[in-house]
Amino acid sequence: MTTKERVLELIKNEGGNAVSGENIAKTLGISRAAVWKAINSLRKDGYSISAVTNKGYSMDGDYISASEIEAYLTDKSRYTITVLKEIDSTNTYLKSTAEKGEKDGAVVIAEDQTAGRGRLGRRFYSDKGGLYMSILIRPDMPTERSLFITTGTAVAVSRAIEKVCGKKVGIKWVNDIFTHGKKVCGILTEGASDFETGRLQYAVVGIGINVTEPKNKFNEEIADIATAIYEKDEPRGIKNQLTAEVLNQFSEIMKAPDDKTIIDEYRTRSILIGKEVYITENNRMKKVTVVDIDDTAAIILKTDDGEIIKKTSGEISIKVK
Ligand code: BT5
Repeated sequence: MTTKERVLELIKNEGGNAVSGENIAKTLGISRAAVWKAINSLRKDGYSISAVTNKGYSMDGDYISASEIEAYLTDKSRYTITVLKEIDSTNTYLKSTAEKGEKDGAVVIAEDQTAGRGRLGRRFYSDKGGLYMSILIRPDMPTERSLFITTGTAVAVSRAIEKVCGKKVGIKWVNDIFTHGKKVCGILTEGASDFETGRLQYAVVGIGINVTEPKNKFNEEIADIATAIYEKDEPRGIKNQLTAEVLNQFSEIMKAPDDKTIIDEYRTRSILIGKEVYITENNRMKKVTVVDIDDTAAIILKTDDGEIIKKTSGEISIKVK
């Protein structure tokens, strides 16, 4: 760790309370001038750090701190957390480290992403204000059951947002979390499988949550369909609590993501069942009614002619009316 990173970690760990330059210097065994230089450099990097007379330095607004997240974890040895200021995509990053042998339980979080990805090459806008995280797991699971990692994660994130932020959310099959009719979170599960055994080698689960709206509003491409948990000024440190709760719920659910109780909860949280929606299949749009989501996480639809059809994710995309 560089001096600058150590100063940053120390200020973040104060959870918004001020820490004096003298204390920072003493703790890190550096001069006051070195502290001042590090703070200036951090401000140039975009960190908003206040200097309070007679008290010291404190982090403004929101911040993400690995040690604060760890403090909220139920099982502190389960995850190894890395927080990055900016990255192209936490999924891309973690996938490449997974290929090099990174261990189960590695978590990477970024304050913003320059090339956040959705499914099928789509873009996921990842401005500052959101929470962008990826979790590497190496479950002993047949590849064909990997969809349950996504559905289980959707349940985990829903529980966490409701518990930590007190906001009611629903799941839009298969990988979106919605609130007030708009998307607040997307999930992207990627992985590699062993062709000989037909089992998963690893999965990287990417979760992007719009915690607060970006300062310059959502990009016009998503302005009508995206929303955030908080319009502005999220409670201090909430991203750390939210991350930890997502991880706590995720650990529980991943013990058996295809368990009937989890699928039942997924179904109960679904915002689509009973609704008329538009599906796009082979570039053709069709109006259908969503009848159910079955135990394999496939969606059951009824066409206008009364025909019942079953579709898996990847076959169709769904637009809520
Ligand atoms: C997703 O794909 O929603 C998966 C998003 C996963 C993002 C996480 S962030 C951490 C990790 N690292 C990554 O690079 N990715 C993961 P999909 O269902 O294909 O939805 C993509 C569509 O959502 C886009 O085409 C837009 O319409 C919309 N969208 C893009 N950015 C959005 C945002 N910030 N909020 C709401 N909707 C958005």
